[in-house]
Amino acid sequence: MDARLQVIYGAVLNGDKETAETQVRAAIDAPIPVNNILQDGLIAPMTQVGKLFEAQEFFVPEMLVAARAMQAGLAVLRPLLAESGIGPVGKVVIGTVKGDLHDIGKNLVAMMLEGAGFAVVDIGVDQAPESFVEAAKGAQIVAMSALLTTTMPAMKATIDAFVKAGTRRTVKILVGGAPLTKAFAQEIGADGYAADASSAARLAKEVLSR
Ligand code: B1M
Repeated sequence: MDARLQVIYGAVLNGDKETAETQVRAAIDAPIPVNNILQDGLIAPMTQVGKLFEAQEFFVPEMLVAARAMQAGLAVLRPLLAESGIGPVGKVVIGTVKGDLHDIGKNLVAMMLEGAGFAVVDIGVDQAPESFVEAAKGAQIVAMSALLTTTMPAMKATIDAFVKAGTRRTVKILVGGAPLTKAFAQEIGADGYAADASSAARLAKEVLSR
């Protein structure tokens, strides 16, 4: 890996927000391809954070500062990722389901969707089913994220809320998040499942043409 990306990797892992931010700027100026900065500098250290957490070498505070450093870097990258789009190909409403505060993956998916040409409305974390239904007016796609096994049922509740509101057929509902599977997506009646941010962008384009 490029030495400059290693510095970003280390900054995220150690929760050094300022270094993550300034080094992402320096990497952009270098220039290092934006996707490499994203994958090697920002996503890879978060995977390592997860492993360290599972090994009980990292605890919630370390996870939190690492996540903040990653998000600081992502904020710098965001306009460049979005730049590759050529005008909205559709509108996507994205959010993390009720009870769930994880948003790093959701933010990445939102950026990749922007990069794929979608207009993205991010409604944030801990969103009630009714908030998704309300925000989805005029959108073609709803993307839901869940990172906890305990919040996966909120996805089904959200789909049920669309059915109850009579708008289920007006939107394609996509789901994703580390604990999910394609089988779970089918079971709850979603229109698709994506394992990561880039396949989410591909899937969104695909469901629009269905
Ligand atoms: Co949390 N946490 N966390 N956490 N956290 C996990 C998810 C966990 C697996 C860690 C572990 O135990 N190994 C575990 C869940 C276990 C389970 O449910 N089976 C866990 C836990 C237990 C908790 C708390 C309960 C801890 C506690 O308080 N005791 C608590 C819950 C709070 C809540 O939500 N109510 C909690 C809190 C936190 C922090 C706040 C400290 C922080 C979140 C900060 C933030 O998001 N702003 C945090 C973090 C950082 C993690 C880990 C370490 C990293 C998650 C992450 O950002 N990954 C995570 C461990 C792990 O994942 N190994 C963990 C990087 C990100 C790029 O990947 O989010 O998977 P991911 O997103 C991917 C794909 O999943 C997919 O694309 C993304 C990009 O490629 N994707 C989608 C995601 N959403 C999509 C939507 C789509 C499509 C694809 O729509 C179509």
